[in-house]
Amino acid sequence: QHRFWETQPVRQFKDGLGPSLVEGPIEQPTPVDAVKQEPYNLPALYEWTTCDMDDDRTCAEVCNLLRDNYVVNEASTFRLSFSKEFLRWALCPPGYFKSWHIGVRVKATQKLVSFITGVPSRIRVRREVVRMAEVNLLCVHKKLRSKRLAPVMIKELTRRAHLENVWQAAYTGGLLLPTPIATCRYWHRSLNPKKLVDVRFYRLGPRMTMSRAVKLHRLPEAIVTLGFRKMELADVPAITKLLRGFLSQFFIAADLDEKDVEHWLLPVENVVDSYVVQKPGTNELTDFCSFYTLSSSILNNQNHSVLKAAYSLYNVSTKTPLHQLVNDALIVAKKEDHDVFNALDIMHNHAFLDKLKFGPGDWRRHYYLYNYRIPFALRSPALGLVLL
Ligand code: YNC
Ligand code: MG
Repeated sequence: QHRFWETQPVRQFKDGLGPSLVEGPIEQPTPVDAVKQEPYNLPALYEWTTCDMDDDRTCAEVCNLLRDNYVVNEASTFRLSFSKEFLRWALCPPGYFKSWHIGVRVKATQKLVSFITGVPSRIRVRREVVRMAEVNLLCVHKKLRSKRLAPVMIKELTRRAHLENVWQAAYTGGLLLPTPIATCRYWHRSLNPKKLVDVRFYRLGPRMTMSRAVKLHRLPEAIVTLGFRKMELADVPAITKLLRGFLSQFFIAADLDEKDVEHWLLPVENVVDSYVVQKPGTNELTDFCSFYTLSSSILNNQNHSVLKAAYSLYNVSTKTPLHQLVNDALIVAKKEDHDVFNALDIMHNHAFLDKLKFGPGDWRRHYYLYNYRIPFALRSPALGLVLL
């Protein structure tokens, strides 16, 4: 019943699991000259466009398309909403290809009605480091749904990845497709319980009153860890070392070099925040924590229109207890007006979730690889990879 996905090099449900299946690429690459040179056909009224994210007008068009048509929660009360700064951070990492920022316009009006993106990355699976496309922001305008446009978007991005000699991809989603390598869950830590209750993000349990909820989630005014400070450019080499050591223990993980760390983790206001712990009196960096900021529009609420959320990225502790480090991250996130702090149950995150009063959410997130088979199901703590 997956007319499109059954034709793609992904592990199929009927394949099952087991040691008889080979781990690694499902299809071998062809020479790049043999890759189809022309774009896939679109219905006659539409045309392809490459979205230049440096161009303010184009970037605003993408923001608007996503604001009105991108991912909603099950109850349709929140929709993810991206700022221009966020999109530039997410889409223009070192070595990015403009040709992987793909849109579709209505020929007659030039209205942008569909979008998909990839960014290049290196992902290590067991001992193999694989060049992949991280695919995200697939969006079809509400009025064009269920017309099989999504498969055309995916095939066109695949073609353009092949043209850059990239044959694998990683992506996540709430939808169950053939076949997740792992499934994880979002946990939420209320920073602003009053507002979260008001917008129905968080429901008071039967024995919970508002004042008890406020008290329960209260955080110290000041951070606890000595030497905790914002990450700076000069920290990049040390943090890269710390992160690479930490990530080496996971079955699948991001393979980050200094250029990547500078791009993905150096603080950008209202986009990404990173903190280090510098051992007092020395230059030694012992711990690291980071989160990105992504807002959601609140649909149909009189009092509030935006929910500001922090999403945990990478947390590395060698000296500071992990829960104390992340608690300090909660404190700074709250100071920057975040309403909620989200974390997936991946890496070592399970070690702090309960303790720091995160609660499990209803949002599941499936992790997928394109053209790379892992013949068994991974548990979420085996994932050392955060996709936006
Ligand atoms: C999805 N999210 O199953 P079958 S996440 C993958 N990821 O195919 P139509 C999806 N496939 O089952 P619609 C998908 N959603 O028949 C649908 N599909 O084989 C598959 N929502 O196409 C679906 N963004 O055009 C089915 O569907 C076929 O009009 C149906 O459009 C879907 O970014 C969508 O949730 C999602 O804008 C665009 O509903 C639309 O419904 C929408 O009739 C709101 O399509 C926004 C939203 C998804 C966020 C994300 C990751 C995308 C990964 C795509 C796969 C990448 C593969 C690797 C490519 C590079 C390879 C190399 C090298
Ligand atoms: Mg469609």
